[in-house]
Amino acid sequence: MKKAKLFFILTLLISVSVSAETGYDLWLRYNLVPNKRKLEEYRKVLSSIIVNGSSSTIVAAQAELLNGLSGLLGKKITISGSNTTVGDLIIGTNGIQPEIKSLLKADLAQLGSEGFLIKTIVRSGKNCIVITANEDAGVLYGSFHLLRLIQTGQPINNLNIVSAPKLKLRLLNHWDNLNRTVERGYAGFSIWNWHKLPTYMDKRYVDYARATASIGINGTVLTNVNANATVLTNPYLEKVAALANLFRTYGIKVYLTARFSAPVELGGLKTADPLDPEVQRWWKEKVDEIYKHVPDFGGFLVKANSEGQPGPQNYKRTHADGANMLADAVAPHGGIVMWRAFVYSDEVPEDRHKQAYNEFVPLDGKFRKNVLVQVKNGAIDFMPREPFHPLFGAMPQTQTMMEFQVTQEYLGQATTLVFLAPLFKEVLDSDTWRNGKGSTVGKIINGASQQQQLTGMAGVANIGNDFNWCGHPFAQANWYALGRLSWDASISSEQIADEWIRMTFSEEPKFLEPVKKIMLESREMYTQYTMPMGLHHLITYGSHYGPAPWVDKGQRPDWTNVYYHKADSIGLGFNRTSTGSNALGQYATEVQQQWGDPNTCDEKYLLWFHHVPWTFKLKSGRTLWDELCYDYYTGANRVKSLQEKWNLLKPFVDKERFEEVKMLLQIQYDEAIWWRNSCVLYFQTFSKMPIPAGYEKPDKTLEYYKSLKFPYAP
Ligand code: BDP
Repeated sequence: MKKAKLFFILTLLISVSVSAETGYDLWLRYNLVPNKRKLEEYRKVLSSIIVNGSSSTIVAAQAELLNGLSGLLGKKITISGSNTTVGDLIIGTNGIQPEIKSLLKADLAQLGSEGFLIKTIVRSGKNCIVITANEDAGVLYGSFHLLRLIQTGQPINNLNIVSAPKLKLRLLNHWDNLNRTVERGYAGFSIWNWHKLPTYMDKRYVDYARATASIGINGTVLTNVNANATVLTNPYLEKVAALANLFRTYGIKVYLTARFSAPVELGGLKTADPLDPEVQRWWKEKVDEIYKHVPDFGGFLVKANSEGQPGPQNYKRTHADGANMLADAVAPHGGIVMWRAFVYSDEVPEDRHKQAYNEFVPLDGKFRKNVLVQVKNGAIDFMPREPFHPLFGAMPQTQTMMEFQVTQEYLGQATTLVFLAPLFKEVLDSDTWRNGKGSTVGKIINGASQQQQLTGMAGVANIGNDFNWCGHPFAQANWYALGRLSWDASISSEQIADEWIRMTFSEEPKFLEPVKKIMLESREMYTQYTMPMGLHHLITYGSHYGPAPWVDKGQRPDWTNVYYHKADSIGLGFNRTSTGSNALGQYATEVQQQWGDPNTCDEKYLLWFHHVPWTFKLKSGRTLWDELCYDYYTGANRVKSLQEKWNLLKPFVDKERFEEVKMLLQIQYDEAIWWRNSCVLYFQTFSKMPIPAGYEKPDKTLEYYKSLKFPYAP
């Protein structure tokens, strides 16, 4: 009796743990297609795969299809080699049956090295789907795409999909340290277990590679931009090689951050001057050593002369001198250098907004062919909303690439639901006017508006060793969005959200539609209750967690917050027009006209570019002060209604993720009230105006909010 009871409990425990949704599987859950009609259709179309080729990439594609299709269709899928003629799905590149290859020749010509073709053809009187490409990686991308079609409930009867990435480099930037802490990481420790590598290969590495490849990302920078030279030593290169060997299968190249002073720190040289022949020789030898370990090493990402990092300016050389020295070292091996434009100096009494442009524009045309200048989306630092960086389009002779931040450093970290695709799209769709109307940031970086051979987009990763990888279940959507947009920036935020929800949660319309709405308005909502109307950098000193508009002391003026909001008895905002810092002068004339006059400037950028009187009338008819209160109160109330909306979705979500999100939304609401009260009370000390009638008064004092400390915030 006792035994039977124990058995029962054990079985129960096992079944609970099997069905529990930890979020670990991301958007690759492959649960049985819930819609019976669709399930029947898919089952009719697919039951066997003919696999051509035996490279590890083809084997990975086969494994993914086998695992994915058997889960989605709930039936056994058979695999056979190229000697069979009967099969529903044929995958492969070179080894693919010659008659099929000749049939698809024209399509293949458009695909480049990473694109794929998914086409329904008739063979031996029977329909079958072909996934093919010029290179094996394309077959893998195509396989993930076919799975996505089924995961998102789309028809697969008559397919003709030709897809190739618009950007060559589609990268994740991990700000991971060798001790496994992650700079601005909110999802636990680094997934790279440097201590146990190379012998111990965590299963996570494979799942990371699968997820990353499934959205078309083809490169990963393993280490923090605030670089540690140790990663360039032999024992660490062996660890890097182990990861690179695994990722190669998934079409993912490995890159490292290069600490500019490495020749001094590791090589014992007296200098790291990029024009010194000894230094150049040191880097060449170091690079040769790296390529011995990793023959397809991608290259370096460099943060130099920024926030205390060493760089060429320590030796009175330029960013171009530094970048070119490294570029020459990697060029013989086909490597590249991504040189970051995120530079600003505390010694230059210039608006921080202007510094990158001032330093880089004079260097236009001076960078080697294998260098890209990696530019953050905005000129300050990944704020909830920034106008696009003025460097985009301002360096026509230089290859520029995009750096987005996927980790939510300034967007609520891992306690807040913010879907970032609308932010990414807003920047990519911004018109720089550098080559006439329509020369959007997206077209600058993809080479359509500005000739460039190398093109790219990077996202600072939000990945850690938390069960669900990203801390917040909805933060996974931002990793997903980065990949999808780096493959094709024309996909809408709505489509990305739609796909992601269906794959990660459910395609039940009663869940899908409200959640899509929640995601699509989440960034606007967050901006409204934290930094509305172009306010920026109001965060806590150091951790950047929560509000602290009062910060007026810091290691440097531009690490304070009063530097950015400039509140005084007259009004609020940073005058960046010609009567102020004239950062606006760094944009094309048309853009200057668009934002130059506070009366016509898009209100979402108003306080970014203008110092506006408290009594200034906005389009709503409210004064600036009243509008500010309106935004803080409305934004916070929206979080309350977001909680209510989520609660209604309980019947459609697994218990684990429902509860997880529910708890996080409570934190988000508490934080929204904290933002609202702190900012309204603080700005009120300048406006001296009452909080408009009808709004509940903050229940705590400004002094209370100022006293809050978070010494252990991540
Ligand atoms: C800021 C982060 C800092 C990074 C820096 C960078 O606060 O931790 O090192 O950007 O991008 O957003 O280099």
